[in-house]
Amino acid sequence: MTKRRFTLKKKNDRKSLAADICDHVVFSLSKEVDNATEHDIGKALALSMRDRLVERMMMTRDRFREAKAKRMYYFSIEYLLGRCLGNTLCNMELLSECEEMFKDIGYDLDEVRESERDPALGNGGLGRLAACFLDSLATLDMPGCGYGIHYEYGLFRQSIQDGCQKELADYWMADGMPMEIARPDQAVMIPLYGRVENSILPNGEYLPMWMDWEDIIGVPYDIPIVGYGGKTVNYLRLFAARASQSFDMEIFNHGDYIRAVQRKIESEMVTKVLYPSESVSFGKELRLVQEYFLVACGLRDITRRFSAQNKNFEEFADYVVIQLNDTHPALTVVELMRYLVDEKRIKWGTAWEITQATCAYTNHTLLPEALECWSVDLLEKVLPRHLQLIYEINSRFLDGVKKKYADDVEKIRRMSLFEEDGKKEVRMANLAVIGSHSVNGVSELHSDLVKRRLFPDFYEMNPEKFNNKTNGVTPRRWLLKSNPPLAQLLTDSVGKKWITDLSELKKIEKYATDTEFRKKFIAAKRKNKIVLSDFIRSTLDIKVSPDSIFDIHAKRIHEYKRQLLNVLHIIHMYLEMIDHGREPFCARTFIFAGKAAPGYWEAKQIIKLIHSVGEVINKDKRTKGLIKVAFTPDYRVSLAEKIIPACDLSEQISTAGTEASGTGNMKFAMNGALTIGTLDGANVEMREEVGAENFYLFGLRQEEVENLLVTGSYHPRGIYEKSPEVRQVLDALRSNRFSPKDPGMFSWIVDKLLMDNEQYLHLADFVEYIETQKIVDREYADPALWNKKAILNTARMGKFSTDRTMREYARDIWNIKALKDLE
Ligand code: 26V
Repeated sequence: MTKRRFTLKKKNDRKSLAADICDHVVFSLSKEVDNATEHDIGKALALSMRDRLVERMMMTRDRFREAKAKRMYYFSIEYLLGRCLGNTLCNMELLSECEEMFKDIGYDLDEVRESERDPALGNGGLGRLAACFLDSLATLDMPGCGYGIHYEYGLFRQSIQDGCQKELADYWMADGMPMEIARPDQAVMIPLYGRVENSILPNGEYLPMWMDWEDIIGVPYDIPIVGYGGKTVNYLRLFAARASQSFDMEIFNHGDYIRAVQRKIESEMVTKVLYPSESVSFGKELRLVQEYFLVACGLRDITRRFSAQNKNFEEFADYVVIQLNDTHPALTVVELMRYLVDEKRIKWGTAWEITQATCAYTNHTLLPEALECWSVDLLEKVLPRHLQLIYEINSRFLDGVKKKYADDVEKIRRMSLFEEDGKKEVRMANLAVIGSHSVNGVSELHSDLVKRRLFPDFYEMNPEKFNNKTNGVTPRRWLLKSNPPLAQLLTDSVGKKWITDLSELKKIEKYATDTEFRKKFIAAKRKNKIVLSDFIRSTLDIKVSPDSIFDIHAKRIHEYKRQLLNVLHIIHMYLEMIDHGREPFCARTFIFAGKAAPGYWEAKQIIKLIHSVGEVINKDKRTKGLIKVAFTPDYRVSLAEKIIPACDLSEQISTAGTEASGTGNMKFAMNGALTIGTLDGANVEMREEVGAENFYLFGLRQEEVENLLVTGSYHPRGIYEKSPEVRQVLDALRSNRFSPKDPGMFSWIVDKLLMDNEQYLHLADFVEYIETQKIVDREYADPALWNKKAILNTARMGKFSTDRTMREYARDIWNIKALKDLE
């Protein structure tokens, strides 16, 4: 067969690009080039880049088809992409070219880039990981695409009023999304609600019929995902809900125009807004519908593509693998069974084998309140046929369990898909485990806990399913694009190869004690710190010194992440200065960033506390500028890109055993920050890689935490009574020193920290935390020592590139290959 080969029409030289930008200003934006604003030019640049990506996306598609490659589909309810323009230019290696071109015509590319809004279609770690995975898959030339939801409103924007978080709607498409490609021709129809009619065929076969359902249409929008170097362009396919025509027609025909329009609006609600992570979402009908919508749209798209190329569904899993990003898309297991059994009339046993071989599940959290359960009543209402199938899957599965473990009733109760205590519910994690051929955690420690704590019975029964895939981050966005001064220094020192092989940075180890290199490394960090200082001054009106330690805690606000422990340390430092006249070795700027879930009262109070403590300290002349506290609002990918390169000390201080992996920890260390952290999540492996002497470790180990919690032997009041530091800090908190206008405002914190059942053991780790912070202080005062350690952190982070993570998934779980290895 002769291979059809694409020739690229769009060239990347400056002349062609400039001509295309002018064309887009005129023909897409309908403006005159001479009157175009900076914003117009930016849009035209984005459209010109889109043209280039579209061509390459078609070329990639043809290559995959010709190779009959097995494809991986990543199912995720969230993608935290961040801005697209800079990333596209960076991966197409056109950034400096475009910068110069813009300068020539009197525009500032940086400003244009700053004006792009972040598509924030995710909450935090889980969604950002998905985005990093897509970047790596495309860079590795692997057939892997993302499937998700085209939310109209992304994660709420955070504003701070009087120290409190206020949420604002995030209408991220206000300016249009020039990169995306609508594909209404590939829309799919999704049935919901209705009832099941049970009938028997003349040959005795059982034929369930799903009747009286309502249809919603899923319209795909593709966002091209360009790998570094621009050869491979995969896509992220996001589905938006639209009302179905036929459904409307019925009501219209009955003459009830307003009701018809109302139904139309209701069905479009499905993809209106991203849920901010909160346990209250479980039980919300709309959320369940969203989860099913993603799964049903995704599978229809995949089966259609498969049918076009293959005849035999028994071979489905040879060509398709679906990775479930947490349990949110766990209904994939049921929907695929429904498709194979009801629509393709494949025998149950075969269908189950295909389903298991197709699905793989990643767990991202151990927090019990975050494990999804859906009530049987709600499932019955929304997805009656699926509920039937879940019963059938459960009964066959439990038959197997009984065969193996005879009468262990307790075990059977634990392994059942149904939680029967109280309101009857389906446990989505159990469904994901039994319907998948692989179950993985996201760091060594976490994967171990997934086996031992979360799914011990399933692990005992099928140990071969369970595995670890330690997370990573893409060095393209998180080093090359976000930290130009350091990226340049690295390239000047070891060449460009690190961009696609991060382990190359090992080569800078030898410069850790080289004075010249160290000088340049310090200069790069300083440059980034000045940029952040300017930003903090202009947005918060707080003056911070780039000579101080930038001590940064940036992540979602949650009790388990212990922002509170950090605040207790700040109060401690302040009291040491003011009440005891003991000045710290080094000046520090404490920087916080992160959103609290809108219904999470404690997290919102912590934000208020950070502001209250900051206000007292920043105003107090006696601190002589030795301590400053800044909370940069609306943490999101673009803000992370500003903050992380400027960090000296990265706070990764969760209670051991609670943070599944963390990925911010990796971004900070890669950018030459030192970590102060507990042995939790991927911190454990980071410390192994960078060396214990280059990591500030403190705190209880996971086993110690577990032991204290299960034996009920944590008694924080004893710590309070023994330790003067703890007493002083808690007494100050209770004394209203930080809440003069609201007496008693923070006493709940003191009360909670002193309770025996305080889950996150703040006080158990506090004294060691402040001791470790003192070591940090002393070592920062020695720039040669500090920067040697910082350089070694950057040098030794090779493992934490998602390129490595994706290779491992491809090899161990997906059985997919880089296309260039198939051609
Ligand atoms: C879910 C919920 C829902 C209910 C209440 C509060 C709560 C808190 C956390 C979560 C976790 C959502 C899943 C998630 O984002 N996990 C994160 O996944 C990252 C990527 O694997 C990992 O690095 C983080 O450690 C992990 O928290």
